[in-house]
Amino acid sequence: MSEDLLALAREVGREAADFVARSRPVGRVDVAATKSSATDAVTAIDRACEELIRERILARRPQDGFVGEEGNDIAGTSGVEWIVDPIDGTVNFVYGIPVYAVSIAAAVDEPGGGAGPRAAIGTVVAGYVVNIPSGEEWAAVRGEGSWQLEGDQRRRLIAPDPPILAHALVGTGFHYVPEIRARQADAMAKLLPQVRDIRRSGSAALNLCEVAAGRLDVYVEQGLMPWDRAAAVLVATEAGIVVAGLDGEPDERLVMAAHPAISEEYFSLVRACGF
Ligand code: LIP
Repeated sequence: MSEDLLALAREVGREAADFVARSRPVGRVDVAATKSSATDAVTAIDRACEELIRERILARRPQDGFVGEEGNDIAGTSGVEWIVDPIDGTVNFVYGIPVYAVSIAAAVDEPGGGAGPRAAIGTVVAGYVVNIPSGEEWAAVRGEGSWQLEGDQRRRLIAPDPPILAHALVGTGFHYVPEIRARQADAMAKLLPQVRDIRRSGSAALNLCEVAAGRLDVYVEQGLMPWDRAAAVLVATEAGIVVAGLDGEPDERLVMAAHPAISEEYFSLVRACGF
C-alpha cells in the first residue's frame, strides 16, 4: 500500500508543482494574508495549490483524512491521512528565490513502531518532496528506503559519512515570530563558531532532503509544523539519518538531524547552545 500512496503523492505533487510554476507571475508575488506574524506570508497560489492537491487525492481516496498548511482539515475514516505543504518556502516563492517545494506525506494512524518519523497523528509511511523551480524529486517509503527520482529511475539515498563536527555544514531556519527568532539567533551565535558554517535556504522540507543527499551534514530548526517536515523526515531517516526532537520524536519544538556517526555529539552541542 505504501508504494501506491507514494505513486499517488508523486502524480499529484508533480501536477501541483507544474501548477505553481505556471501560475507564478514575473517579479514578486502578492501576499494574500499573513498567519503567525506579519512576515508569515501566504499567497493565493499557496491556497489554490493546496486545494488542487486535496481535490486530486480525495477524488482517488475519498475516505482519507487531509491536513494542509492552509487549513480546512478533513478527518478521514480509512486510517490514512495526508499531510501537505503546498509551497514549503513561501517567502522564497514570493521573492522569486528558486528554493521552494511541494511536500506530500501519507501517514497511517496505528501507533508507529520504533523511532520512525511521526506526523501530527499517525506514522508517515510515504513521503514526496519536489523542488518546484528545479524539478528535483525526493521520495521515501517507510522501511523500504529513500530515493532521488529521475524520470522512471530511482537513485537510492544513503547518507555519506560525515566530517568531524567542527567541519559540518549546518542547515537551519528561523521562526516567523521575532521574539523566538531573537532566541534562535543567540543559540546560532554559539553554534556557528563550532561548525563549518550554516545555510539558511528557506525550505525545511528541501533542507532535510539535502541532509539525506549529503548536501548538508546536519540540520536544526525550531517551530516546524507537521506539513513542513512530515515527508522530508521520512526521506532523511530512510537514508540513514537520525532525526530527533527534544524528547525523542521530532516535533514543533525542535527538529535535529545528523548522521549516526556524529548525531549524539551534534544533538548535545545543539542543546548546549540553547536550542
Ligand atoms: C518554512 C519552512 C522554513 C522555515 C520558515 C517556514 P513555509 O515553511 O520550510 O524552514 O524556516 O520559517 O516555516 O512557511 O514556507 O511553508
